Amino acid sequence: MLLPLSLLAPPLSRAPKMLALFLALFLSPVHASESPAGTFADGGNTQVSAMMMFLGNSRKVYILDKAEGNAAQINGHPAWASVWDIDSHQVQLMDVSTNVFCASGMHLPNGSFVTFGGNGAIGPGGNIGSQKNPSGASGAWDSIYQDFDGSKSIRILNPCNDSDDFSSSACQWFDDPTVLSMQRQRWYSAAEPLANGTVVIIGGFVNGGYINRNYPNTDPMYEGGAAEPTYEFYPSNGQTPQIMNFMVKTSGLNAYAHTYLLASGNLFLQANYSTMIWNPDTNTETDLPDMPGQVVRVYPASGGVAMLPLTLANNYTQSILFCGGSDMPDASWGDYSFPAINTWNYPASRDCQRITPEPADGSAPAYVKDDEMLETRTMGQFIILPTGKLLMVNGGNNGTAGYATATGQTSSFSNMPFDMSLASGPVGTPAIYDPDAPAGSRWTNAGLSSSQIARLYHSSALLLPDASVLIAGSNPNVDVNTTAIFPTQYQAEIFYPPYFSATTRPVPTGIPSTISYGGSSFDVTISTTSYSGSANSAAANTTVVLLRPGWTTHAMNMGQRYLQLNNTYTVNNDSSITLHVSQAPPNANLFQPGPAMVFVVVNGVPSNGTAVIVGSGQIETQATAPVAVLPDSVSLASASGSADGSSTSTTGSVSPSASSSQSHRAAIIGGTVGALVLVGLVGAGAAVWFARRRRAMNAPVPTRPYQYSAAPGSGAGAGLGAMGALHQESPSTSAIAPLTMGGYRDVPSAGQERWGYEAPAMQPFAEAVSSNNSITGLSSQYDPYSAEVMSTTPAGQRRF
Ligand SMILES: [Cu+2]
Repeated sequence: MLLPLSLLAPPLSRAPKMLALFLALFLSPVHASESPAGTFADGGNTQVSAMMMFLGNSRKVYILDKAEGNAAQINGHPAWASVWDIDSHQVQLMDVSTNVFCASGMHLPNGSFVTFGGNGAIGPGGNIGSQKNPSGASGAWDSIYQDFDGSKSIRILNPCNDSDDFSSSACQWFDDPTVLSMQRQRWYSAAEPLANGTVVIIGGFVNGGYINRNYPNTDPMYEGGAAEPTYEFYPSNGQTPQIMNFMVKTSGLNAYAHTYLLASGNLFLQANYSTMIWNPDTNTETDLPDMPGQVVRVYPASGGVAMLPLTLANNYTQSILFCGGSDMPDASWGDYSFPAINTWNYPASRDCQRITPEPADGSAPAYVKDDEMLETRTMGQFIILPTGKLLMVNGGNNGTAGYATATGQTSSFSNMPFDMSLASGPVGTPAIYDPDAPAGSRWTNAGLSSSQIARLYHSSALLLPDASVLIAGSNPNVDVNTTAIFPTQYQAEIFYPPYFSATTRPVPTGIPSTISYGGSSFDVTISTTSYSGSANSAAANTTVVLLRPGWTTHAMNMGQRYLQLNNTYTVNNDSSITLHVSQAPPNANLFQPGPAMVFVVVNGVPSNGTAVIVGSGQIETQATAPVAVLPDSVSLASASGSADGSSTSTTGSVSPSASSSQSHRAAIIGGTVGALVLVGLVGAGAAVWFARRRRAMNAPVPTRPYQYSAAPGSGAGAGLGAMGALHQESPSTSAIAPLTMGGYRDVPSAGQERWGYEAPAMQPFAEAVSSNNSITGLSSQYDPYSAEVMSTTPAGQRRF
């Protein structure tokens, strides 16, 4: 689908119905594509809104929501967790005790997953729970939703499979703050694993709010008790949490800081528009350059961020890519209550920047401007594909993450044009970024369909083992709201990247269940039916990659990482190909221990992922060994694959079979001609419309239900769509009202309850998880299920 419908839709609303009918008729044949490549498919109903997800194993995706009034009930209260079956797309509800609202999360070395923190107990409408904590400012428990305070929680799940008894405690979430908890309350903390599998947990709000500061910002360290500037470890090292100065420096816009473990063992951190390298052993900071243009990438600007694939070609150089977010001026961000401006009128950034924090040549790290995105995006999310390209999905053209019932410019909720959403203009069309393409040609959305489901605040996306992408969630509302312009979303989708045009996928055999850091190589065989064309060419054009999809929430995939394994090959007499594959490099900083998938990519077409555990399966210094020398590659000119058709090309790109390629091309040509005709028809109207929009300070028009105008990709042309035009202008800030509602409030003033739950009081850090809290907070027992098993099976208690 190639029409830039974003150009057409606004005038269409006033255009004759005949035009719409013509459009629908015209477009319909192109929908009848045989290949799912580039399209979205229904992913079933998640029953809880998928604020957070992770791939538990090759069969199950675990989903978490905040405690809210979902219709789905478990044990007499609304559910806020489920597990989604990859094959059936059905979910089973799960019970979680505490409010997991905006937690962070990470894998553990044995394949378990852990989440950190959350919010106080809440009840209907997001209001404070019926049983309050001693300060009275946050909930310990709620009698209706039956959620406990999750602000210190450490929840652990050991993924189960179909052969397991999901009703057994071993398959359930372990969530008991009286046994296991953090030392501090953390909402929106960062989490990053170190080389030994220990997770460092950084910063966060104490309880809640739009951004993590008062305004004016006179107490950037503690914000009167509402900000948590410290870090701690899981499992705990027994030390009292120390202050990280970077959290003070970036005060306000420092939640869900972007963190990446570097080859040196230090961490890269980015928040607000600051950047630094942090030594977790000594708590010393080394400043890196500021983000050019002061574009904010952390929540609630929520740019897309990823560590680019670590490949042999780039010698495992770690580079971080930032795209989108917001360059709103500092004062516009407001405070804990709400933003100072009507964010939905403010175009998000389309800027991309790369940085290599530890250049191999010893040069000074610097941000380098990368190709701009095809559209402005907040809450866009990078999914690293097995091919080494990055898919960007979800988000909106304007505004920010978060939700509120008012802003500094809109004092009444009834005047909020998108209900509680602080973003507008959902972007339905994905885009693909090729980090290896020449500058100026890295982005494309050619041939990609557009989703009709808004994926804004609290949406998520995750790579699945078949190399498709699960997309779910979105709920910019304080509680379940199915009638808002951007409603609570339960419908999941699956996006099929372009390589799904291949009719045959490689089927590798011999992938081991564990990967070590250095040591002996292993052999993987690709059968002759797994590829087509020259065997020598296919073998030379094959990569073996470790890929960790990560723990996704808020347009991030915490822990997401891609590392190519070195390999040589032997082309055999029977035209099968044996790959001689190295283990991971002997440096666990490059790819931390824990669960991952191995994909074999032949001629640009990935196999299904095979689940592996990287490392020992335990939290410990990972053993390393010298890298065994690989045998030389052996070619055989007469060998060729017997996969049907040209399912895999020899150029590294995916092309459909000859016959379907013909038909696709015909459809594309027809589509382009049709588009030109239609643009001509409505062009004059569009020009008038754009002019009016500029005068209206770029105000998007709310519609209920939200009407989608986005069309499937048309390459760079899509960047000339409505939002591309909007972005050409910097919104005037002269019209912004002065900040009169700043200041952190313990009790909202009458009629101005900005958040469904009350803002936290300025309580001391000792605020208890619950009234029976007697915890010193030491999370010494890091996995209540696996302590015994892990000592006998290096791979831990993994169930696949
Ligand atoms: Cu959130």
